[in-house]
Parts: sequence; C-alpha cells; structure tokens
Amino acid sequence: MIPTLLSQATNDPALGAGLPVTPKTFWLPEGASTIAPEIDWIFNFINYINYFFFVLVVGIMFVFMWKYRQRGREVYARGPNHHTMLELGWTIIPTIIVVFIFFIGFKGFIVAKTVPDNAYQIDVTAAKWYWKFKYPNGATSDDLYVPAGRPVKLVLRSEDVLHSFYIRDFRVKQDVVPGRYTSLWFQADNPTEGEDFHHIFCTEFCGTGHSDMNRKVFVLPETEFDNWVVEQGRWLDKVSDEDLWWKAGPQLYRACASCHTLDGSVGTGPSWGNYDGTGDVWERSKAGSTHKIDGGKNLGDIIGTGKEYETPEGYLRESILNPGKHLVDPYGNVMPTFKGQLSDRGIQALIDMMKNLDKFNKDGTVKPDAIPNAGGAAGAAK
Ligand code: HEC
Ligand SMILES: [Cu+2]
Repeated sequence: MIPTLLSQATNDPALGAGLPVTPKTFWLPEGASTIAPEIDWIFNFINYINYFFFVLVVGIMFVFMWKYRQRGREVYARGPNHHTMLELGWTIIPTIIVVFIFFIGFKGFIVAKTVPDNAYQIDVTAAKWYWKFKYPNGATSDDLYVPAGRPVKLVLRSEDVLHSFYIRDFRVKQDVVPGRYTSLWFQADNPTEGEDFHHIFCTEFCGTGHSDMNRKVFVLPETEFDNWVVEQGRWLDKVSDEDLWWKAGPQLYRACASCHTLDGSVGTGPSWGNYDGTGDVWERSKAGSTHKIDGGKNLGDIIGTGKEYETPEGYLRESILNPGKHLVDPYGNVMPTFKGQLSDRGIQALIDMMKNLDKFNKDGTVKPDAIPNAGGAAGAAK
C-alpha cells in the first residue's frame, strides 16, 4: 500500500516529463549537495538516540509492569528512595549528549549560513503561485537551473504572502518573507541527467494554487549551464513578432495573473475581461471609452490624436511602467511597476495578448485551436 501511495504522491502530472533523481523512499531521500552528508549524519545520530531511548524506556516500563503487578490484596505504600549514582547518571549522560548535539548542530548551521565568496547568485521571487528565477544576465526561468560543482547563492523575496523554499535533496530550506530578503546556498556536484530533476517545494501553505509551486531543479555541467543562461536570456528575441501574443504573452502574464483575471471576474486589479460593460482591456482603452479612471473621468478622454496618449498602446504601456499615473476606478495604487523587468518586446507581447483575449482560456493558456498554423480556424489571427 505504501508504494502505491508514494507513487501517487510523487507522479505529479503537472511536473511533466523527467523523473526525480532520488528514488521513491519512505525514509530520508538520498542527499545531493555538499552539505547533505553532514546534515544527514546529525539527523541519523539524533534518530538513533531516539530509537535507543524509546526501546529502553518502553522496555523497562513493561518489565516493571510485570514485576510489580498487584498480587493478592496487599498494597505497599513505601515510596522509592534516593539512589545517588542513578540520579547523577541520568543527569550527566543526557547533558553530555545534548551539549554534543548542540555543538555539531551549531557547526553545521554556521556552514549552512556562510556563503562562499565565489557563489553564483540567482534571485528568486516567490508569488502566488509560481517561482521566478533570475540569473545575472537577466535571463529568467520557472524551474531552477544551476551549475554543477559550484556554490550557488539564492536571494529570495516574496511578492505577496509567506512562502518557503525547500529543496529536499539538497537539505536546504528557507522562509520567503514579504518585505524582507532572505538567502541560502548550496553546491550540487552531480549533474542531473536528461530531464531528471530534484524537487522544489513550497512548504508554507499559501492558498489554492500552493501545489503549483512544486517545481524542478536541474543541475547542468558548468559549460552547458553557461550556454543555457545565454540562450535563456534571448528567449523573447527568438519568438517571432507574429507569435509574440501566444508564445510570450501567456508566459509574461503569469506575473499579472495574481491581480488581473481574464474572464471579467473580480480581482485585486481590474479584470482584463469585460467587467464594467466597456469591453475588455483592449476594447476599452480607446478614444471614446467610458471606462472610468481617476475618480469618474472617462478613459477615452485621454486617448487619441493630440491627447495625452496618441494610441491605446501608449496608455497600456504607461499603465505597466508607471501604474500610479492614472488609476482605474475604484482601485488604489497597488500595482508594482514593471520598469526594468519587462523589455519593450515583453510589453509588446502583453499588449498583443490583450488584443487577442478571446483566444485564451481563463487560466491564461491559449486555446489550442487558436494557435496559428495548428490547423485551427483562427490561424490567420491578427
Ligand atoms: C499587485 C497587483 C497587480 C499586479 C501584479 C499587476 N497589476 Fe495591473 N493593475 C493593478 C491595479 C490595482 C490596477 C488598477 C489601478 C491602476 O490603474 O494602477 C491595475 C491596472 C492595470 C492596467 C490598466 C487597466 C485598465 O483597465 O485600464 C493595465 C493595462 C495593467 N494593470 C497591466 C498589468 C500587467 C501587464 C501586469 C503584469 C505584467 C500587471 N498589470 C500586474 C494591480 C496589479
Ligand atoms: Cu507558496
């Protein structure tokens, strides 16, 4: 039964291809980082002490239960007496064990907290419900890629609520706290093969999409990793102009999804769908639009030739880079700026997506029959 349960628990279809590097086990999975042996050693040490004392205490308990069971009607009321050697023994020996555990634990803690100078830094953003990994050249990814044989430092921050970053096989775990930077480091010496991976979990229940934060770590040989980062930094450039709306748009929309729904339903920000009768976000961002902004004004009055924004694109772009400039009624100024995070091409991809909202499902995925040249009737989109 346990193997069945385990396979159900670990064969997460959302994780797609590839297999976890560490085989399924009911026990502590095999470690895969340089600090794992030390952490496992102390873990096992404490564990075996627990087994030992469990058997000792329960064993003595059973012996005494048998030996001192009541026989006949007599009751002996004489309480136990002092036994100095016994009392010294059960005070001194546990103290030595506990102090020993403190010292090796503290030593391991120092190692786990001291980031080596040559560590490769990756910035991690946690949000409902995804991780975003950002590499020094600006490349980003949803799964984590790290170079083998080199210390890696992760700097973690949260966009919204408390999350917790956990790579079980590396024996590292760190809370990701809103309004604060936290960090951790590890070094993994063995590259993962093919599509195999180590698990990443969020271990702080953060809402309905919590399990979407189960992602993967890939460890690549160092030169392969360097190539990967360079390629990854160019992903947006490699998408052709016509495909931006459905190839890049949905990827980038993930950073907007926690506030903007696509189907008109209520969120932290105005839905991109039609929710107030003025059309979806593209239709309502036009001259003549009666979509209300800045306390009762018509959005249409600031868009058009000679107006503040010549084109709808101009308004949408400003809304993304400088969200506080105009506020959609009755929302407050809570949208973060995406200046420095979205390139012009990225913004173009999002605006193109807004122009094609009818071709998306409400979870932000493109409808399969709307994909150009996939045989769908919407092949000639735009
Ligand atoms: C933390 C929540 C939040 C996130 C994340 C967010 N927005 Fe917003 N957004 C808002 C709020 C609130 C408003 C309304 C107030 C305003 O206009 O600034 C808004 C307004 C807008 C508007 C104007 C909409 C209209 O109806 O005129 C656009 C366009 C927009 N956001 C685009 C984006 C894009 C693109 C992203 C992702 C790259 C994004 N937002 C991410 C909260 C958010
Ligand atoms: Cu989380």
